[in-house]
Amino acid sequence: MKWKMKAILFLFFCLNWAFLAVVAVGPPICSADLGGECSDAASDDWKGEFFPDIKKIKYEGPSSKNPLSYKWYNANEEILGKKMKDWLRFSVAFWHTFRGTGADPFGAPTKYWPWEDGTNSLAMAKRRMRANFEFINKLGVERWCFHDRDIAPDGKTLAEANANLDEVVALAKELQGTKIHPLWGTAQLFMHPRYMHGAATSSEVGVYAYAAAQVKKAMEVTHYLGGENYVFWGGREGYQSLLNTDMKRELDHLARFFQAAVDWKKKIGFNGTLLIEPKPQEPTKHQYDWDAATATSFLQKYGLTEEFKLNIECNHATLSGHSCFHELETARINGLLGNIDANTGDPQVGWDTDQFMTDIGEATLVMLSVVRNGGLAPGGFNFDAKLRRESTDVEDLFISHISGIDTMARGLRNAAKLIEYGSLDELVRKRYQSFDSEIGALIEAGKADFETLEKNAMEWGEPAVASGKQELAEMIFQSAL
Ligand code: XLS
Ligand code: NI
Ligand code: NI
Repeated sequence: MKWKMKAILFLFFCLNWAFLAVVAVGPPICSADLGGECSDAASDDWKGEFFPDIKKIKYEGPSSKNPLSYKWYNANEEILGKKMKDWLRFSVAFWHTFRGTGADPFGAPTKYWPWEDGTNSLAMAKRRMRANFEFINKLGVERWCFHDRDIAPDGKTLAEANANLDEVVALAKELQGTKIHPLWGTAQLFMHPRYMHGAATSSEVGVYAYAAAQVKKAMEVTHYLGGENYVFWGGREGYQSLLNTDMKRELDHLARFFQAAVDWKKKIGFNGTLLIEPKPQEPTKHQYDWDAATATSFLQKYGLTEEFKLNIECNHATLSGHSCFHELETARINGLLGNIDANTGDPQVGWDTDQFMTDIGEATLVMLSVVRNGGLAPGGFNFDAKLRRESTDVEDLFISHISGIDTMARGLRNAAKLIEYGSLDELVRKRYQSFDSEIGALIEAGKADFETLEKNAMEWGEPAVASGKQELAEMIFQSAL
């Protein structure tokens, strides 16, 4: 294989987590502000604010030209009988916001936040946690999401890793105060080389056990922090080649793993929802939770639909060849819509680029599903989005989140308009009205056998077929944007 081809494949598999890999195994990266000095013994001695130039972000309305203000998101304003903040339940993804360095397989980190010393020390983890909560407070959201290994350094042993986690989590609990808590927590089961064959689907029983122990702990700390949900993302639960894979056995193992998580959840009294986040590929060639329909049938087969819901990520939706709206509606009609990773991909790039959503039309469709679902609580929105490699100012962290928040808020306003106009609902209702007839009702009730239908078909003759009115539907939709 030519080096170019190799490099592209490498980029494909590593894109999402490259930044963490650099921090975990690469050479130390030193903050420019510290003159290139790196230390493993960073102290948690940060004085004053992390974002001194940024005040609390306020709603200023659509005519405001201030980039550090909300134009559409007015937290306490009521839309369709609920406060915007209760429809939207935003959360900040710790990994992208505080562990993203801008590194990619072709280039070194580009972001040198003033508070970073480039190490993965415990002291640095604590300092970063302080920055996280100042950020969340200034943004005015009430939730955050994390992986265990993003927030605290791994250890030489599991016991050491757990102790590190406990120390950082104790600080997080203190910094959260009474208003802030995790929308969800999760265990990072894909970075460490031990997980190269997967975690719950690994061919090694030792890895399965290690993953179980890691999830057990991550569930405990999520519960301790008052987390509302717990997420499983496939990570490496999939295969690279079917020739050396026992797919049936791996799926059975995965189901046993999930059942054990349910049992543990009950044992510790954690009431949060368990969520699976479908993704078709990346980092494996094929992930077992390909899309919402695949994840739904998996849950149904193994009798897990009472215990699990789906966390739909918009960028994963497009990777699987669906729109985000399709994935949300598939989850919703199966009673499984639990949470949304509200990011977006690039229309020209076939990777999980994890960008903040800026497309108003897409956001409107997303919010239409959410409203039809009656909201997402106890789920909500995790951005799961990162700054582009070339965005390197501290204020870009705020601007990107404000833009993502305003896009979803605008989507909600538009969805409300569509529902209030009612003409789209009416168009859809009319399209199926032939099923409101006597026979139609029998069909829907499962009481029309083929003989009855044949009799009707004979009587009726050639059926009348009305226009689908797609362009009218599109016109109505556009009128709400
Ligand atoms: C990766 C996933 C990940 C999950 C949490 O593609 O989106 O970020 O949301 O592990
Ligand atoms: Ni993703
Ligand atoms: Ni995600």
